[in-house]
Amino acid sequence: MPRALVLVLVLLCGCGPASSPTGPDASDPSSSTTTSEPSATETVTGTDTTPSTGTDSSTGTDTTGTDSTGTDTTDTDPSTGTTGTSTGTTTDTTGTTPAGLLANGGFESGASWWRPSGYTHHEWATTGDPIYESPGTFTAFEGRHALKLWGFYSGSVPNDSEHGLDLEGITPGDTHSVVAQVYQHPDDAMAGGNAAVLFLRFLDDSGAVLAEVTSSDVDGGTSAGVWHERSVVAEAPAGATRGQLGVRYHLSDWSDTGAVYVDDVRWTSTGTGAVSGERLLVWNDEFDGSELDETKWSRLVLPAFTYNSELQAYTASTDNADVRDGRLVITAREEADGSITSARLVTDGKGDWTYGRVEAMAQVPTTVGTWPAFWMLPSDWAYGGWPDSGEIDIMEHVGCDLDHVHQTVHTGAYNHLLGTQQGGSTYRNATATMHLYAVEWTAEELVFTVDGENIFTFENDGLGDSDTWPFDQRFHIILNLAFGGDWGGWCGVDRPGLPTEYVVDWVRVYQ
Ligand SMILES: [Ca+2]
Ligand SMILES: [Ca+2]
Repeated sequence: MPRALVLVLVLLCGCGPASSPTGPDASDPSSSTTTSEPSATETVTGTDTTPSTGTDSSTGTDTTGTDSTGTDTTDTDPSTGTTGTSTGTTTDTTGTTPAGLLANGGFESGASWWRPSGYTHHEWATTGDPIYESPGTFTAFEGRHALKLWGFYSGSVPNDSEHGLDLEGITPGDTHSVVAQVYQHPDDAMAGGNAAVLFLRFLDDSGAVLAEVTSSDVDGGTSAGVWHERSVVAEAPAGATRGQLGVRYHLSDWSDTGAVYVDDVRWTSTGTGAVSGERLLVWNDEFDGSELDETKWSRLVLPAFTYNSELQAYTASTDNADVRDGRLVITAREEADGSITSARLVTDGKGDWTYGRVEAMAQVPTTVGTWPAFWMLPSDWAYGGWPDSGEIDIMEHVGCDLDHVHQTVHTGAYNHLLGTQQGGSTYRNATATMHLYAVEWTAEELVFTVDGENIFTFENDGLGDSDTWPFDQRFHIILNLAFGGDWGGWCGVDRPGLPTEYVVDWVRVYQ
């Protein structure tokens, strides 16, 4: 059946009180436990153990770039490019893909693509959500979210509609590529003539289309239940100043059914160009290596009780911070002599930014006494010591108050010493699975989100006073796990609950 206006609202409820956290740490958050590897967010890491069969017959990537007439002779997936130099390729996914130049290519921050005026809908699909009219559930390629496209009753058939993004500042001669993961659920696969393709096109100043290339189809003949990779590559032709990329959904007939899911869309360019309204990835650590990348992070070594009466000493040991299975694992542990050790990693001097979107996918521990945090401090302390130069707490959690995550701002005028800190909080299953914690930082405001939902906004009052807005300077990122202390230990500490882990899948900065 066609999708009859079935707009399922998948945005998570704002179940938590938007109150300020009590007693957050002036200059140091931190934390503790966890019993096992999180499982919910990296659903396809490593190798694809259930490759599709039958429909993706091409192998590798066609890089010849010369088939401009729609006939690709180098493999069995014909390119359908209409003009210009282009190739369309199809490969099965074999693992995780790196972040591209799109700020929200994995749709973790919502379905931000433009909607068509045609006859399909899109929505934000979330891992664990039910599939339309079936008992099945959806699992994103990476992270928790993907974009879902489907047709619905309206207008006429057949028709095509497009969902995508606008590119600006294109220079002729540059090569652009778009790679995306696409999926059909076995309980709601496309049937009949319904199909979807990835597209990339170039336009001139007047809006005339100069060139377009599309990938091979995703349709009823494409195996369901498996993520497939689709890609397009094209060179911007003479006269091109802008472009568009996205997915085109073809609704064949009202009797045709199904939906397509899109995730992990990557756009790369050899030259100029930017996505209109989107930020570009300027720094990231996916923690995909075998050890911590010390060109990006420094391990701070600090004795116990340095901040907030916290019990842990921060060490440079891999026992306390290590990279494994694609994740950063910070471990708080009790040593043989009874001391507590943990780790505090900073980008200070290696990654410092003014404005941008800063986000991390992380899972916090359950052990009482733990205090994990993902936060930012000023790199230059231009307005004086804490709190006068500001603090941006993107995520804090304490084991005394499970699954209650906090996002907070401290300044000279607003800080916890005065009881005037500004913040918000929300309840998530933060100890059970990964969530996306982010701040969108501009000259006008700091917008804090969890899983793309706005939790708290702190606005620049425009008075030009650093007491209330010190956030016009460089800040760096801190990841740490404290144990005990004024906030982490307010209900006691569970030493037998150690060791315990704070796990971070990635940290990304967009500007
Ligand atoms: Ca995703
Ligand atoms: Ca990772």
